[in-house]
Amino acid sequence: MSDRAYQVFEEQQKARGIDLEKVKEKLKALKVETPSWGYGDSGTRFKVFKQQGVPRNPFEKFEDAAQVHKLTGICPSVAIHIPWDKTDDYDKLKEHAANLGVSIGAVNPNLFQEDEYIFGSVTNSDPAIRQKAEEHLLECVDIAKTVGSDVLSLWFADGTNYPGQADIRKRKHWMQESLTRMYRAMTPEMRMLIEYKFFEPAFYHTDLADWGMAFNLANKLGPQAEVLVDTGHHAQGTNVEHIVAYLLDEEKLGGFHFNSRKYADDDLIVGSVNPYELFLIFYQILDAEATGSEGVRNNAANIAYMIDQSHAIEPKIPAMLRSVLNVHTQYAKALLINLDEVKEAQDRQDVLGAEDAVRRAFEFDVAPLLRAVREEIGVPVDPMKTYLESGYGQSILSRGKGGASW
Ligand code: PSV
Ligand code: MN
Ligand code: MN
Repeated sequence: MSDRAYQVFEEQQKARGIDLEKVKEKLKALKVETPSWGYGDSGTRFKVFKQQGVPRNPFEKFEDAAQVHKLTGICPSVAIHIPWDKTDDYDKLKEHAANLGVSIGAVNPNLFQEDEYIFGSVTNSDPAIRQKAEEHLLECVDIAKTVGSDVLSLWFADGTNYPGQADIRKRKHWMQESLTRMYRAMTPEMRMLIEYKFFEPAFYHTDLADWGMAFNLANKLGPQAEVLVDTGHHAQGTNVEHIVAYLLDEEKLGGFHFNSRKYADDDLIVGSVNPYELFLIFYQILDAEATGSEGVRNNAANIAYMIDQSHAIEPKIPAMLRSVLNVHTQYAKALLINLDEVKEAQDRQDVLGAEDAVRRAFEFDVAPLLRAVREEIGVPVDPMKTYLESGYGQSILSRGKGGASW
């Protein structure tokens, strides 16, 4: 690497005791899954703006997602949402993905868009609706088997809007019963990731409102069930990295849905307003990898990193690229934390020293490092610039308006 900026960076990091070869290996090994729905039209509850060139079907969504992988080298899989990505030939979709150099990742059941689910899906007091919801969950296990995916990612919109509207405890039991049957249908390789969210669309109570409820349910189901942390699903001020550290220590952290938020579940470009939070999440993961028990280290090594964002006003492919690049940047910065230095300061109970050892890593410019990594893995050193100059965005305009939307 002839880049002068990289040479300076290398000297600087060596002097701090950072093994840059190891850092580069970790940066090359990071895998971030992108969501099929992030390529389609989406919006707020007030309006979905239709954009020109949006994919018209799951096959085209994979074509767009493959661009993101081609340019970054770290997004080899794409999550699907059923029925948004329903097709009568999943083998064909799997083959199409493989031809594009990507694969089908997490399978997300969707139990929140049909009229029958107005009062809940697996928690509905009507047994026929619960049955229908459960059949959909089982259908998704079958789809995962067909496409060769080993992650089932569950989020339930189930909840109520008013006190007294429904029996909260009965709903808790119904949720557990359905998920138990789904769990039993999974192959031993599969993992069930249980996502929580404190409100929306329900405004009074949500059946799986926080990490504790998801964690409790995952524990009851068994070792193949874990918790999924969507960074936008907490009340203001929640310490998300604390939840991450806690779940890791319990060996129950299944994965992430990364996105950025300022107010509620905003689903915006990852790291756009809260890059330090993302950095601190990675700090907890790297610390668990370095100092956790064998089980904790295994958990840290098997986290499913996924993006869950929806683009209402911005062009979708570059927005996804920006998110992936932001994740890579914050991961790179977290890799520069000298964990020994942090530990020494902790042992001295040196509050400012410990905080400084963490924060200092965040303040380095990692652009030269990421350029070096990209050169070594054979992707463009500036993926965004290459995308914007590639003409791909123009080439898809012929798809017209009115593509897939959620
Ligand atoms: C719900 O807000 C959620 O975060 C779930 O992960 C859904 O699958 C996704 O958003 C839909 O956009
Ligand atoms: Mn999510
Ligand atoms: Mn969400």
